[in-house]
Amino acid sequence: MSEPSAVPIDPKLVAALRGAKFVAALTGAGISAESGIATFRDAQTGLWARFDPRELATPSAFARNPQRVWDWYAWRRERVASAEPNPGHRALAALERRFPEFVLITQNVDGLHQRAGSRNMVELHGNIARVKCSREGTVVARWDACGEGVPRCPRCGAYLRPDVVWFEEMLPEDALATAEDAARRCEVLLVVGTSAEVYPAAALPESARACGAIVVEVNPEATPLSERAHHVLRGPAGVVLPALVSALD
Ligand code: BJW
Repeated sequence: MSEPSAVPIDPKLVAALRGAKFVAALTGAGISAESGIATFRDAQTGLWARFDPRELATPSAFARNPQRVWDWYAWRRERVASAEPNPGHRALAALERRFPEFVLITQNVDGLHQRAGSRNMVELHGNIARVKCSREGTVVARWDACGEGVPRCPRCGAYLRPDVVWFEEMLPEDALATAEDAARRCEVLLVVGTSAEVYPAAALPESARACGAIVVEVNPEATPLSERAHHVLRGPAGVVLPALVSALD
């Protein structure tokens, strides 16, 4: 892995960040890639290699085959539990401490930002550690993780499901409102490790840009956002974000 100082960062971006009072960040699966959590676009390995993750994260997949979807999430929950936050997560937590106002908006469900020390944050797509009743939506504190079959709601007997947002489901209203407010008010928006294709999260950078924010993409690959971003920092988040923090020192 290259040294943080090897990442070229435009002095204009450094100056803008030094003068900023409100910075926001939008993260996606790419920031957890260096913690060993596969992104949605990457081919899955092992047992789940033949399933498209985007096709498992839907209400219809759960209706068709609840066991398969439950097992996929159980497998991912285990991987998340044994993963550790990486330098990219920690750099964002360090940035939060640096600015008077900082909001971290994540599409990830893995809880690694919190474990890295981020506090003022919004989870747009839920959290894989929680489960809820598939009928009533009530979050259930305890369930039998080791038993056979998909566990049932202790109140109504319906299947339990992960408390995450699947395609065609509404995002939590408060979380989306906070994210949209941050996008409209921030001076700089860092967009890290997302393919910028899944809405409504993918609309936040454009909203920030329209309200005058500087939009910065951190991603080793081009995305639909790349041409609209004011700055593109090509590289893995675990290298680029620590370099950005160092450049501000
Ligand atoms: C690195 C890296 C490294 C690699 N460092 N980077 C408007 C227009 C068109 C469509 C829609 C629209 N509004 C709504 C829709 C429909 C749909 C949608 O957007 N579809 C698109 C596919 C077009 N949206 C929805 O359905 C949303 N709901 C909604 O809008 O409700 C209203 C509604 C109701 C009824 C009907 C229609 C609308 C809900 C979206 C929920 C998404 N849920 C998931 C699963 C969450 C739970 C789980 O984890 O299992 O969220 S799907 C998946 O995609 C997950 C992610 O959070 C999300 C985004 O993916 P992300 O994070 O960008 O990951 P990847 O893998 O795609 O990209 C990784 C990136 O990292 C890559 O770019 C790499 O290069 C990069 N990378 N290593 C930095 N080291």
